[in-house]
Amino acid sequence: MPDSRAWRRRRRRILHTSDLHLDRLEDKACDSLATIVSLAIDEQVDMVIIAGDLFDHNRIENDLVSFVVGQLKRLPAPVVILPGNHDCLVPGSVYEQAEFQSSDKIHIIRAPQGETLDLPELEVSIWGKCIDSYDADVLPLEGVPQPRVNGRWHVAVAHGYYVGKEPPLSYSYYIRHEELVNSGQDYIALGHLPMFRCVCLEPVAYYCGSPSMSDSVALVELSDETGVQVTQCMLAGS
Ligand SMILES: [Mn+2]
Repeated sequence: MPDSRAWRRRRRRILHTSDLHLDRLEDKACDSLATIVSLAIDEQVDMVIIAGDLFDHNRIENDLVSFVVGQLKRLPAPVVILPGNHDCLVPGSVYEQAEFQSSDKIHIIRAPQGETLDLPELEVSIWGKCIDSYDADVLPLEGVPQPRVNGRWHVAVAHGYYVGKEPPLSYSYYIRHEELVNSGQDYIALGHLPMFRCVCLEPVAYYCGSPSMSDSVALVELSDETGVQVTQCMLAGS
C-alpha cells in the first residue's frame, strides 16, 4: 500500500532478548549475556530490549548484579528492561538494588499499570507493563495506549503467553491475538516462551526465545522503506 505520509522515520535497529534466567555468576547464562552485549556492540544497534526474566528470581547476590550492570554499561545504546514473572517488581526486587540506578542508559519499566518511555534521541517510544506480583493475574498487554502520530517508532514489550484467538483457559499472563492486532504498535517484543517465534505479522510480534534454549536473539530492523524485519541471530560461541 503506498504510504502517503510526508515524513519518514529514521531506520532503527533493536536487539531483542529475554529469559536469560540469571541465577549465579557461574552460570553459562552469564556468558550468554556477555556474548549478547558484544553482539549488540558489533551490530551497532540503537537499543536493546530485555523482555522479562533477565533474572531467575529476586534473591540475587550483589556480585551477579554488579556483573550484569557492568555488562550493560558496555553498551553505547540504551537498554530497556521489563521485569518478568521470575524477577517481578515486588518489594525487595532485584531491581531495587542501587546499581541499577547508576546509569542513565539503563531503563527499567516499573509501572504496574504500564508506562511509556520516550527516547526522543532515538525517535522511539516504548511501552511496557511490569509484572509486580507473584499472583499471575497480570495481563501484560492490556491497556497499551494507541500511539500518537508523532513521527516516532512505537514499540511495546510484554512478558506472557500468547494464546492466539482461543479464549484463555488456565493460562496466566496471557496475551490475546486481538490485543496485538489492536495495539497500533510498530513492533511488539515478547518474552516468556523459550523458542524464537513469530506470532503476528500485522503488527509484527515475535518471541526472541531464551538464549539457553534457542541459542539466539532477535535483531529487529524498523524501516519505513522496507517495513519491520526480524532476524534470528545465533549466538555463536556462547
Ligand atoms: Mn517468564
